[in-house]
Amino acid sequence: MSYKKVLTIQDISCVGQCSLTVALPIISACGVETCVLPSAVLSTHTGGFKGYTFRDLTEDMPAIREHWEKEGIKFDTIYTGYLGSTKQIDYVKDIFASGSKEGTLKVVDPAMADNGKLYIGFDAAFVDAMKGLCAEADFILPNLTEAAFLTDMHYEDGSDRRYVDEIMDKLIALGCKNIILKGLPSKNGNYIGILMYIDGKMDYYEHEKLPNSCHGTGDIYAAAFVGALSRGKSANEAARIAAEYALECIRETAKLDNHWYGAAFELAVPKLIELLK
Ligand code: PXL
Repeated sequence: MSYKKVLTIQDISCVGQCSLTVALPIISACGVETCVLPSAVLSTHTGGFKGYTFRDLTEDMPAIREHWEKEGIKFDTIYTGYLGSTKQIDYVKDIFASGSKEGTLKVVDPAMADNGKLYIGFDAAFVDAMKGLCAEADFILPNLTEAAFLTDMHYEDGSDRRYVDEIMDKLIALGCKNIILKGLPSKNGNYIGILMYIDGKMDYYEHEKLPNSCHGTGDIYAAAFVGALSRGKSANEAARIAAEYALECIRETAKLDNHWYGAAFELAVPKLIELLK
């Protein structure tokens, strides 16, 4: 049986059910060794809490990378999420180079924006640097807002297929090899679509739109995608599995009272295991 080793680089939001506190358990639950490199440590995520702490770990990265290189440590997949600074993107590229072996997959979730806006703390210089990281990736998993920033397009809700196709073309022109573009509402508003560009072919997947949404579902999606891919699913299958799992997480969260800051992904882990069978 193959046993894969993933490195994931993103922040630790101590409270908030996002980034590493989501990626580590989800990828591990898929039966995949999960190594971590925290990009920053925050007391909470930045989406709704006030007065959070933020420790930037950018300058720890080169020494960690050098140690791994001396130890000959390589990964089957390197997956990046929320990064702590623009400079960090160069260090991540160094880790892509020295932590890879033949066949290593680089998955970039350009976690920097949603609902038409950049998250607090990100600026145009970060977006520019992120374009370069996406060009080096085997897979990118942007939501529509992130895709609009990466392609210098205005933001629309995504129900116009011509707008979405133009964004997709521009992402391809940026050099992104495989693209999973999430969060595309259908014209009637009842469905949410995912447009995929995988191995040069377009594919489209649609699921029901739930009445509620949760913070951190992009991180859940990316972690489940990496987990499923590492368990030998094709990219198209992994993209669907990740969507079905994220939906189940939102359904479970809707049953809870006042759980506003994240999704109860733990309650849906049995569904993820089922989807992987
Ligand atoms: O879920 C993306 C994310 C990750 N990490 C931090 C965030 C956010 C989104 O707001 O604030 C710290």
